[in-house]
Amino acid sequence: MERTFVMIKPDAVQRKLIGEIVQRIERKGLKLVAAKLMTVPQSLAETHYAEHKERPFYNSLISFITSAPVFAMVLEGEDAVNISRHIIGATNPSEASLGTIRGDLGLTVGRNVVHGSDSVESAEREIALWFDESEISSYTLPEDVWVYE
Ligand code: IDP
Ligand code: MG
Repeated sequence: MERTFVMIKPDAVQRKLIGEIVQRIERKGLKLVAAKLMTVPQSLAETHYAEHKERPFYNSLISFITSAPVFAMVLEGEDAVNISRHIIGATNPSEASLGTIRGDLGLTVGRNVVHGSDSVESAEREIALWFDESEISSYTLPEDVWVYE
């Protein structure tokens, strides 16, 4: 089963959207296998977003992500990386389709509600960065037989 990393960003935590976002993910069929509310240390934020270090928005992105708690999650399911990127929607909420998290709940790219890993390789790197293996649960759900054939 594939795993991905999804993080509810500080804007959405402050707007009390954790429940709404987790509900959308659960209803799709993805399984929550780890979750924690945390204030992100500067070093973690910088490592997580290292690929954007040279971008003009990098400093504001790091100060935003470290400004207030985030809700970090590991999700499991068939094609979890792809599916969660679809549920999340395009990076800029003004271009994200309605029905997606960013399309329904966000307005601007600098406050785009959630992060989701963009590939299986990124997911593995990000999960290892944000979670200790002991924080991730492996379990079965009775309804899995109604989610997978
Ligand atoms: P993603 O989150 O959809 O994978 P990335 O291109 O990886 O998008 O960018 C990481 C994050 O950086 C975005 O989610 C957004 O918060 C921020 N970001 C990206 N592009 C811009 C921009 O042009 N202005 C401000 N912030 C941006
Ligand atoms: Mg990205």
